[in-house]
Parts: sequence; C-alpha cells; structure tokens
Amino acid sequence: MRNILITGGAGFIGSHVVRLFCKNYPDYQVYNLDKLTYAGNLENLKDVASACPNYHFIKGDICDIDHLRRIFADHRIDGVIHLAAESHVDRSIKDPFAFAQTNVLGTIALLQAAREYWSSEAGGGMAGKRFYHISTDEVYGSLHDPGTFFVETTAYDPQSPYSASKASSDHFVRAFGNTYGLPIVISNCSNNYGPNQFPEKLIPLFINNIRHGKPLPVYGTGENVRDWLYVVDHARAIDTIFHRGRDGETYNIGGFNEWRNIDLIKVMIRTADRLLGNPEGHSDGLITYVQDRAGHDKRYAIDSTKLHEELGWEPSLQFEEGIEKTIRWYLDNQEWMDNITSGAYEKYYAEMYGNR
Ligand code: NAD
Ligand code: TDX
Repeated sequence: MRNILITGGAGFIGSHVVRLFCKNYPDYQVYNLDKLTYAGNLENLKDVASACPNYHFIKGDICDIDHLRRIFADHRIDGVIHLAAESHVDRSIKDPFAFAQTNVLGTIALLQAAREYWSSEAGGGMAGKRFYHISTDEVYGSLHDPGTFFVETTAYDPQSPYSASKASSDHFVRAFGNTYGLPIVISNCSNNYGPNQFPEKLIPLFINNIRHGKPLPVYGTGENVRDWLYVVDHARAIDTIFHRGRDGETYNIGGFNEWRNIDLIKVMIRTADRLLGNPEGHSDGLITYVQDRAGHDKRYAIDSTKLHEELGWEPSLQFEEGIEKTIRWYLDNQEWMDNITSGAYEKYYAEMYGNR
C-alpha cells in the first residue's frame, strides 16, 4: 500500500500516468495535484474518476508550499511523481517568467515539502520514500552530428527558456538528493505523442488543422529532427523507474525513433487523408513554411540503453502503429478537441472550482 502524489495529472502525460497507476495498483491511493492551467483538462481522466475508487483529485498549485505541506501530512504521502510544468517551448519564448515560476520555484516547493514531511516524526524518515522528477531530453541541448545520441552523462546545454527551466529543476532535485538525502530519481524523455495532447503541440495541432483544411505552419525548413515515443510507453517507463529505479540515478527514455518534422508531417497528412476518406494528396497544399522558432533546436535523439539493460524496459508500439492510432483518436474525439479550441472546458472549470 502506498500514498502517491502525482503532480500535473490532468495534463497530457500525467493523465496517462494516473490511469496506469490507478488501474495497475488498486492498493495505492493516487492523489492528482493539478492547478488546471490552460493545459490541464479533467476530461482526460473521466474514465478513471468514474471507475477507480483509489483516484483523488486535488486542485492546487505546486508553488503553494503551505498547501503542499497539508497534502503531505493529511494523506501521508510516501511517493511523488512530479510532472506539473509549463511545457510548451513557444510559450516560454513569450513568457520565460511563468516557466521559472512553475518549473523551478514550484519544483523547489515540492522538494522542500517532501523533505520536511519525510524527515518529521509523522513522516517516518526517508527510507522507502521516493521523489521522482519527470524531465525532458531538451535539457541536453541540440545535436548536430548524425549518429550521436544523448546519454545520461551528456552535459546539460539547454537552449530555450523552457529547457533552461527544466534543467534548473533537475539540478535542484539532484541537490536535494545530495544535500538532504532525499531519495530522488530523474528521467529524461524524448518527445511524446498520443491521445490527449494539448493542440498547441505539433502532432495534435496538425491533425486538427488537416481535419479543418487549415494551413500547417512548418517552422523554418522542416528539417529539425525529433525522437518520438508513444505516451503510454513513457507511462510504462515511469512505472518501471518509480518501482525499480535506483536512488539518485538518471534514466533516459526514448524509442530510437527519429523523424525530420517534414517527413512526419507528410505521414500525418497521408494517414489523416486516408482515414477521412479524402483522395491521396488532398491536404498536401496545406503545408505552409513559416518563420523559424527562435533558437530552434536542430535535433534530439535519446539513447535509452541504460533503462533497457538495467530495468528491462522497451517500447511496446512501433511508430507506424502508434501514429495511426493517435490520428484515429483525434479524429474520433472531435468533441474533446472542440471543447479545448472553443474554450468550453475552461469555462466549465471556472464554474466548478472558482477562479483559476
Ligand atoms: P502538459 O502541459 O500537457 O501538462 C502539464 C500539467 O501541469 C497540466 O495539467 C497543468 O494544469 C499542470 N500544471 C501546470 N502548472 C502547474 C502548477 N503550478 N501547479 C500544479 N499543476 C500545474 O505537459 P506534458 O506534455 O504532459 O508534460 C508533463 C511533464 O513531462 C512536464 O514536466 C514536461 O516537461 C515533461 N516532458 C514532456 C514531454 C512531451 O513530449 N510532452 C517530453 C518529455 C518530458
Ligand atoms: O506549429 C508548429 N510547427 C512546427 O514546425 C509547432 C507547434 C512545432 N513545430 C516544430 C517545432 C519542433 O521542431 O515541430 C517540432 C515539435 O514541436 P513541439 O510539438 O512544440 O515540441 P518540442 O518543441 O520538440 O518540445 C516537446 O518535446 C519535449 C514538448 O513540447 C516538451 O514539453 C518536451 O519536453
């Protein structure tokens, strides 16, 4: 039996992690702490909320340390999986302060609350506890030479305000492990794709635009490379590392699945057109090259050998299968998409939970 605090569980990856933990571990109590920012959507967890008695939602901000202290004490939290973050690179270029606030200061507040509670008499000491921080491959910067990969010992070299804030939070997590003996573990994952991703990110944005015949804004030349992993495989890796990863270690997560943006976009167009019953080539003309993202990282590629060799994890889904499944999900769940693009879900939460 455990009492697990998952932060950011109403977001894209967090909702898949909450689902997996609630279903696979009925003996665990799972507390989903989420501020419900524009990216948080409880609709992502409708099925879990109705089927899993061990699921509990707490609306709150990871920057509010008094609230965190109460959560740790009231629910006797003995494990943390920390996903809450501002996660979109383009937004970080417009408003870096929001990223420092949530990703850096919010992570420190969470670390401090865990440390205080676990080192108190009521908390029972650090033994058997776990603070698991979810990070990204972007902290390693940008790869230029083909055939090179990020490994766990690659030096940090973040290039965007987003990745700088994630890198900073990773450093604080390690510092709390080193200085206070907090039992921490970190993983750095490559780009995720799958159901429930907020449609500001490449894949859901483009699927929705294809559906509506809108332009597909390709940044720069479209030659930037990303390494894509199906979100449920990331959630499975998080399960593996949470339970069997070694204290103080870092694990890279990725599926050795690199795509140039433009090639991926062509696959999306072909697949979406087929599923929509459009003739081949129907949406090709939607591709629109636009000004490049400032400081756009050229290439990410993760080497996840350590995770595979040490803990036996490997992806379950081939990309061709995963991308078709994903496109089908967005096309079949138009209402989910419309609720977001119309702003209806924000209004619903404002009424339910007051001012966001
Ligand atoms: P997301 O933007 O979809 O979800 C973030 C969630 O955090 C939302 O539910 C939001 O409401 C919540 N949140 C934001 N600020 C908060 C705060 N101050 N207090 C409480 N909750 C708050 O993000 P995602 O894509 O699911 O990413 C989740 C985590 O995984 C992030 O830490 C991100 O850096 C990391 N990551 C993402 C990817 C990817 O491809 N999306 C890859 C590697 C790592
Ligand atoms: O409209 C677009 N046009 C475009 O060409 C968008 C939104 C993106 N792009 C390009 C930029 C990137 O090269 O597509 C690629 C993917 O972009 P995003 O979906 O914004 O993801 P990325 O910037 O690679 O970052 C993602 O992966 C690592 C997540 O958003 C991060 O949260 C995660 O840490």
